[in-house]
Amino acid sequence: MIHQKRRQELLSRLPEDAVVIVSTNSEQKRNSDVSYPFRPDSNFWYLTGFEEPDAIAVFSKNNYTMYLRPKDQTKEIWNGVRLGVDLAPKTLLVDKAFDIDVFFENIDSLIKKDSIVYFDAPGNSVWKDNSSTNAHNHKIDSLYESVLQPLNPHISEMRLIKDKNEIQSMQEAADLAAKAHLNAMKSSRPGLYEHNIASGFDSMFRNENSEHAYPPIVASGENACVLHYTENNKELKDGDLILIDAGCEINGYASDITRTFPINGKFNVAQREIYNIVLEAQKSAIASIKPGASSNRPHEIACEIIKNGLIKLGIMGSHGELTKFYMHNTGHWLGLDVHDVGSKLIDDNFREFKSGMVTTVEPGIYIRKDDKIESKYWGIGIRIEDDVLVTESGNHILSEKAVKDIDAIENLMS
Ligand SMILES: [Mn+2]
Repeated sequence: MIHQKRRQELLSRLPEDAVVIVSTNSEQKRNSDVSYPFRPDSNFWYLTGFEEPDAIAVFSKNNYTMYLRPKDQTKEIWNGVRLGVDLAPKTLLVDKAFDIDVFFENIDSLIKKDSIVYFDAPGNSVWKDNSSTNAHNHKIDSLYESVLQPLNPHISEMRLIKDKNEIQSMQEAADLAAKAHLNAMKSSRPGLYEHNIASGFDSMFRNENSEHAYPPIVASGENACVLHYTENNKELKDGDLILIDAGCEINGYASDITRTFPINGKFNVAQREIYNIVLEAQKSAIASIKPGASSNRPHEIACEIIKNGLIKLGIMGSHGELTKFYMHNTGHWLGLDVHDVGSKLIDDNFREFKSGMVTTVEPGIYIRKDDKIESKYWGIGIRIEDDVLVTESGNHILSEKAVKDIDAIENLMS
């Protein structure tokens, strides 16, 4: 079982007598007695495979214990079946299972004095919700103060390198999101609303038993210049572009794709000029990705190309600030979390790419209304984002099925 292997691998990176405590989330209230859809904590899921809320796993070289919600007939009738304490050992391969309340009552006795506890405080919402009494709070505080080491850096290093099965899930997530982006290009036309385009993503993801990995951005016209625009409710205007940043989750693994295209299917001259700068920046940045290359190289390359392109068009002076038009980084790690774990720096230096890492590459240009800039460029916001796997020989673009060349987009939309 993959989760067992991961626990063993994690322990092999820690001292002999290490004890690991890892917890998942509680359900989060949306309003009244309605909760948001539950999503397990990524670290907890990675190490246990257990998908219920309110659980804490404790494991060491010789012991694996799960604290979880007990069976409860009334709650199960209303909210769904719980695994429960009795079935947990066989299902989760734990040595022992207890009611989660036992954990909070017995925190002190769980940790042997001479062991090193790896644990991330304050951790997940499960701690807040279950520690509502002062007595519990006090015990958790004392747990934090005992011989604790941060767990996150160790799991992050593991999660940063994806194995064959993880890559397979990420390929499927990229394929499905790419298909939904192509569908959006085909269904776009003036007079529709952003939410009409967004609903195509909802439907295609749900039809494959998948869901959004993050709230999608469907931004027409100048809305594209708002980086985290999620209102997604404006009318699509003839002559405008639309920027869509949307990805889905398969087996917990995210895709994260952005495409920008003309609502009416034809780029105008100004849009074409800006688009081709971003596209060249994106392709050149991807080309630099290979084992041993600096993980900051894609950003350096993208910035250089975007800067030169904007200067050439007279949008930016040669001493201008690039961050006025390109204010975010060119990529982030991708995995169980859309902004996945793993530091970019090692001892203040950018780490090198290694086979099995997955990064996004997503340069953009955003031009707000500005009297010093020709008005034909106002309101243009363009980002192109792909998901790129580092391979032994270089890289593979997981999201390559989502076309991005101007001719390919215009052909698809005609
Ligand atoms: Mn992204």
